Amino acid sequence: MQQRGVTVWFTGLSGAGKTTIRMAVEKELRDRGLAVEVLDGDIVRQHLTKGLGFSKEDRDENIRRIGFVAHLLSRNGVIVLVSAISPYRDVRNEMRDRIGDFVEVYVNAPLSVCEERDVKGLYKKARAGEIKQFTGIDDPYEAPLNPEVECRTDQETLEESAAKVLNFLKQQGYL
Ligand code: GGZ
Repeated sequence: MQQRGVTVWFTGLSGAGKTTIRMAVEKELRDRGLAVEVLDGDIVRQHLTKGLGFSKEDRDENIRRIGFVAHLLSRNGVIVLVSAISPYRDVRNEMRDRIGDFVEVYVNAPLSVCEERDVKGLYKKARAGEIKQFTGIDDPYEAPLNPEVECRTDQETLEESAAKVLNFLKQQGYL
């Protein structure tokens, strides 16, 4: 029987841990020999959505293009792992409606924690005004109201977060 495809959509602030959890989940799925593909905002913005900025309009376009590809893949049996800040609730919900097999994972860490981590030094630049429209600083992040999975990366281990996602996929019959 063909594998059932699904789009797993990781949303959260920069530095919340989207990519880290995505990588752990990806490894587990690949180890099981499943068809997996990854669409990471950071990477996609160098190709598919190159040239887009961070206005609401551009972020929405970024998300819609990512969602379009995710839909093509997941309806053909691929488990698609999307990680993008995707700060706007309306467009995330639009993706949910369009894609159907859709699991929203809210990667949640308080802004203060993300800022403390500041892995890429972007928060510092945003606070200094060197980067404009930075999510959480001078641009909004609308937290999911009913995510299928929530990972509190400031309170749980990476293993716990990844297990939450994998367990949910199993519960829903995707694994
Ligand atoms: C937010 C920004 C910005 C601004 C550059 N706001 O954590 P990162 O560094 O590695 O990933 C972030 C990425 C944001 O791209 P997304 O495609 O995920 O955004 S969205 O879903 O909102 O379209 C961050 C970096 O690019 N970055 N400028 N102003 N993040």
